[in-house]
Amino acid sequence: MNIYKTLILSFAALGFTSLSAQNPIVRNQFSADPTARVFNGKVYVFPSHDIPTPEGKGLRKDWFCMADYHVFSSENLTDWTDHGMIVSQNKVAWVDSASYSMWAPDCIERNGKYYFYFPANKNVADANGRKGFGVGVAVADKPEGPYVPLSEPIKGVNGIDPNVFIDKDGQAYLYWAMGNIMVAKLKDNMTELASEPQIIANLPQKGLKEGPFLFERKGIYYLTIPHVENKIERLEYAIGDNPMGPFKMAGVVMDESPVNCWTNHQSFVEYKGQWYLFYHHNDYSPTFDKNRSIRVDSLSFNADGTIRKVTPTLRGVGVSSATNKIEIDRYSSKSETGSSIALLDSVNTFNGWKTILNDKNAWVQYNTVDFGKQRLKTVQLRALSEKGATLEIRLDKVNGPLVAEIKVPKSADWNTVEAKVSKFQAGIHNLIVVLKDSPVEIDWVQFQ
Ligand code: FUB
Repeated sequence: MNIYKTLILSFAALGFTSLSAQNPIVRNQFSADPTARVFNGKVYVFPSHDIPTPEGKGLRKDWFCMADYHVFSSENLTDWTDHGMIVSQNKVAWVDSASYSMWAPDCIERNGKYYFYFPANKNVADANGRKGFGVGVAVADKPEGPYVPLSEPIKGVNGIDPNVFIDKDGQAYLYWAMGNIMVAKLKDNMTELASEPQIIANLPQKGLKEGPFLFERKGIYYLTIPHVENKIERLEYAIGDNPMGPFKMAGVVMDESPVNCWTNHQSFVEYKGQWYLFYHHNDYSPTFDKNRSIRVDSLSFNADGTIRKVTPTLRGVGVSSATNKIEIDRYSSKSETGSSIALLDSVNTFNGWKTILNDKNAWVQYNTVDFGKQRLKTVQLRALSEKGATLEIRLDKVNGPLVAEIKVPKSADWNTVEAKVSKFQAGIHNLIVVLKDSPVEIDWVQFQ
């Protein structure tokens, strides 16, 4: 057994799994509504966990179906660890365990305790006869848990998509969605409201609004929301100088999904001096947009504090090691013609994608690969070519230094082929694969 497999097995025995990923960043299950937080020098992501609706279960057919939550962490934003399930609908006293309605969560640290906020359908009506969505809290001593859910949801909160912000003066605020975007102060215990809920004014009146996420940067408070301006959600933001507003709409952070994924859901985090936007898309479920996958891309601001619109990428963020399998279908750029990507298996989509190069000189580029310092001697590539193909591997740009030429044998099956690295270059480079003759499909590239 190789060392990689041994590590995976021992992680699994401990209840967590190691994932190595670009976009989407979680590759062993569906995930949505990511809230990213920096705790103890690492990024932790608390997403929802979409599942295909089990026969006869859930709120309704062809709808969101979510029974529990996992938490993921990473130090380099490339290798993610799944710490396993932290809260389940079956283990929370007030949750209707037949509702599969554990929607967008949040988590925040206060005085060494981690407070995980989650919406779900209540199993009993409240004093006002209301069932519907409540917001619960589960508390842990470590970000990865174990979390202990409180036996009651937060009093006075009916709605979804909780988000918590703690201001510089220590005051905590809870935001949530209920048609409008709501806000209330939280008591120091983080589990009770300290003020009456109020509607945040000046947000768009037409079109669904949900998923509030508030953050502060250089004295500006950014209230971000998914909003349906047209037919599906896009990420928008408003700015103000107080966590409770008033806010003024300031622009769009991310446009609507090009393939009509109906929802999006955002969080913003600064990590090691760089800002990131976490969001979701239906990468592993192209025909059903309620089974989503979380992604991350870099984010930047203009000098006046406004947010530069983010174009979603497949490459995502982080540095990939040349000695890992590099999924070049998560490309940074590609030739305008003769190059495309497709799922390897349209039934088991978690098998990922392949790059298809059809025309002579078609190419695909994957940025920010670390070749290290030690000379790498060979390169392997998993590929399929019915006529046989020749590929060039170049660095930095399409006509950059040639590091290897690889012959893919004529075959109807996938083959792992190997070639010598003729010119090793240490350090971080962009990787380019160029087709020199007949069509080829490529799964991954790896250097040794
Ligand atoms: O994931 C279920 C719901 O879809 C979330 O609560 C909303 O924000 C939207 O993403």
